[in-house]
Amino acid sequence: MTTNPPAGSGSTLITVAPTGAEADKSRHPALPVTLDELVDTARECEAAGASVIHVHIRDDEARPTLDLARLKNTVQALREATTLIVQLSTGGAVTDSFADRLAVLDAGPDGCSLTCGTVNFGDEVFMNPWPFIRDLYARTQQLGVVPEFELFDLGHVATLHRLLDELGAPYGGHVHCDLVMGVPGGMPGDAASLVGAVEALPAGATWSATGIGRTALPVMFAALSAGGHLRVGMEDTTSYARGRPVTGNAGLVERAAALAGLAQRPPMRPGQARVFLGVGDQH
Ligand code: KMH
Ligand code: ZN
Repeated sequence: MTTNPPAGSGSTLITVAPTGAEADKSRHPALPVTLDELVDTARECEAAGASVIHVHIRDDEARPTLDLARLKNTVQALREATTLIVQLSTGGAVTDSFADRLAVLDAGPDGCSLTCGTVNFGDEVFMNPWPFIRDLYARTQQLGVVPEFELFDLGHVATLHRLLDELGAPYGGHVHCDLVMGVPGGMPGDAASLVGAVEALPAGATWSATGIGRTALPVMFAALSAGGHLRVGMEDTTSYARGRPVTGNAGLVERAAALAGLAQRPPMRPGQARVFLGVGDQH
């Protein structure tokens, strides 16, 4: 008897998360915080091998914001400048309200992040109670936005099963997850935790992984060896190695693309990624 390899296993989906809500522009000058900086970064990262961009935006003072008009402009500008799949964060910053996080979908992105549970987040708490998760998921189904399930802990995998059991398949029909590992308060960024989480995923689901801070490299190697996909970017790590600050998101994408190539699974291009993730053609 033969078994089919997992979908997309011949190539590697690379997502770039260039900004996030936590890193400080004054400490990290390469962090893209204006629309022009974000668009330039997106172009460079697409050329380097990314096919999805996970977007957080900042206001004029470089503080995180979920301002809807800004989000709409951002989606439009990224679509005009690149063929990347535009995935807006619905996680925002730990201080954002549930109402503002739900309203992100009104900016009309291709996809969105959808975190499957509450997690301690350093000294803060990233709140994702079940009613919010359920309402957000139902809205993605109504509005035709492809969710990516963000899993910071093993309990989040259990909630993903509950979500699919109670509300059915996501828009686009395919379940793709992102293991966010090494957050202080979430699952550790190591190979054993990665394998445990992957084994618990729903049948047929595909997954990416990202390691926060110094777990970036161990998680990347573990993900490639276990057949997964990659997320990289300054949202998750601001140094390449001890004493070597990141000088641009494209450098992180280049490193991921090179490792994916060594693993004989070269970067997936955006057109392939749209088919893989069940995201319609927006161009
Ligand atoms: N900034 C974190 C509190 C997401 O984008 O969906 C949440 C986060 C997850 O970054
Ligand atoms: Zn994010």
